[in-house]
Amino acid sequence: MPRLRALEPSLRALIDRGVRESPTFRALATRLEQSDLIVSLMDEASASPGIAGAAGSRHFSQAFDNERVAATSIHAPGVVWLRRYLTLAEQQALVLRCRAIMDGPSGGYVPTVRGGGRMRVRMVCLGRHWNPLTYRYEGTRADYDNVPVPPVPDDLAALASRIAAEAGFRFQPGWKPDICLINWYGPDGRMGLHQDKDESRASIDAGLPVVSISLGDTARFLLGGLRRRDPVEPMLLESGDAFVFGGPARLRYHGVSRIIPGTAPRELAVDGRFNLTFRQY
Ligand SMILES: O=C(O)CCC(=O)C(=O)O
Repeated sequence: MPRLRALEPSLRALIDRGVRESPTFRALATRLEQSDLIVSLMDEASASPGIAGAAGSRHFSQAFDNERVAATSIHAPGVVWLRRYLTLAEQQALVLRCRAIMDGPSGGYVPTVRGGGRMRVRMVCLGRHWNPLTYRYEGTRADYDNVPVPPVPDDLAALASRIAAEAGFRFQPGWKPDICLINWYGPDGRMGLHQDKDESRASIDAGLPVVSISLGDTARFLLGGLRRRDPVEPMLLESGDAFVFGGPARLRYHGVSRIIPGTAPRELAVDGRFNLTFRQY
């Protein structure tokens, strides 16, 4: 925090000069955004003509929403965080799709895992159903209502492929995700630390990536290592962020420790978070 605070004068100077589109501004803002400091700074900034309307609210992440990729980050080997990847219009369209699927005839349900515990998300699977009792993928929801699983829509698969390519996963030109898990997190939603390891051996051995898209409220996402006991790094995944892990990171533990209510872009009109994860079986 003290190190972040040291950045504040530089950011203020850039705000005063009205150069909020500069890469330096963005880099500083991105770092500050991870702390509460950004909230107070942005509250103040909303009174400033240099920044009003662009970042003068808590919904700061949307300030650059009409720019395709505001920041691209190779976070660790095989881990790529494309912050603010989706425009606000793209997020709105995806939220409508997710809502329609989640509330549709074979929509979301709260899975019960094999130990008997209920998950803290509503889930719907496309392409293949992940059975929480067997930890296997299958064609119908055998643990719930036996409804057949709809395919992953082509445009969603294409979006995930594009994200994987932009994240640098170009080694598999034919990569086409055939599984999409859509999770809905309410204000108390969370997901325990786990590995995504129920896909085929070939897919995992090849390090084919998992592509995740966040929509709505910010999530405190935990990224661990390859062993459960490895330290975890908390990361704030915001609406519109894409997060990709594959290659050497394919089996890294990860989870969501909490949702931060009230942080979704207000234009999305959601109280909670959708997350889509694409994988190839
Ligand atoms: O919601 C997230 O960001 C993570 C979801 C996840 O880990 C999963 O679906 O396996």
